[in-house]
Amino acid sequence: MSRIQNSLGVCVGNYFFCIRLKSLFDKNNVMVKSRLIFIGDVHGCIHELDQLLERLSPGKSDTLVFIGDLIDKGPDSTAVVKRFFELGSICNIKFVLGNHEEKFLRYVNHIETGSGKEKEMKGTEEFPLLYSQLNTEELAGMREAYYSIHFPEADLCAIHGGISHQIAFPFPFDYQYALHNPKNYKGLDLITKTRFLNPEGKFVGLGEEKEADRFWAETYDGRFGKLIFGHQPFLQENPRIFPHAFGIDTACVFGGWLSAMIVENQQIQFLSVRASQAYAQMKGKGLYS
Ligand SMILES: [Mn+2]
Repeated sequence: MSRIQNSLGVCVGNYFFCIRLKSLFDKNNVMVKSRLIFIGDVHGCIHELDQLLERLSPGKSDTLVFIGDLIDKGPDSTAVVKRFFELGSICNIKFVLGNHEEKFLRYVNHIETGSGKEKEMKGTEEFPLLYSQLNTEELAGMREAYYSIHFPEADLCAIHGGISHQIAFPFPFDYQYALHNPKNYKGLDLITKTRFLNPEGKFVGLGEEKEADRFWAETYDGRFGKLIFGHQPFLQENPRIFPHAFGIDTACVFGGWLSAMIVENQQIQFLSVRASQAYAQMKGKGLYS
């Protein structure tokens, strides 16, 4: 951590954790006038989301990017999804497909095609209520989520989970749930759920990790530029900084913090609000907690 802090120059304010990242912008000498704001995994924590939004006070020149997993585990997933779409009237909004949204949309697709397969899915306890409370426009809006969103001006790409070091499709790029079928882009769907990679750099399923396997961001060499991701909760006040990646899920639903990463005028800032309680129990041992 200290090596990274020294090379980037970190200053700590009351609420802001500021990092000067000249390398993000020096190449093209681009000045960003509006804010690019990334928000970590909300998981139904509407109270903390509203607190964070109040502090951020987004305006029409800002772009707000949710990193995925708006839903499940927390107190009110419906309110979070509705809040996301409401934000579209005051700023630019985008959201990255989380593994929980992918599962929810799969569930909805089964219902709407009449396949009946939704009954065989596990971990769908919250879906009937959510499905009944979202309207057609909101469901259609969820299908516009991205597997990855590239922000070339910031040399930054947003994904939910992680990426293996060997992929069979062009990257970084904007891949969208409604447009890019993983059948045509082998491994695209793994972006939403990748955590560990084996020594060959290939995806390792949850619970199948071996000692030699590594969390993907630890060994990621920056070949696709800087990446920003959620999915892996880090129980700490500010996002986890890796050499070429930022982990912004600071475990809000587990009683941690809800974090935003703000890119503005050659600077990156972090802003976090503390969860008012733990709404769910973290399974197993947290990676870095
Ligand atoms: Mn996730």
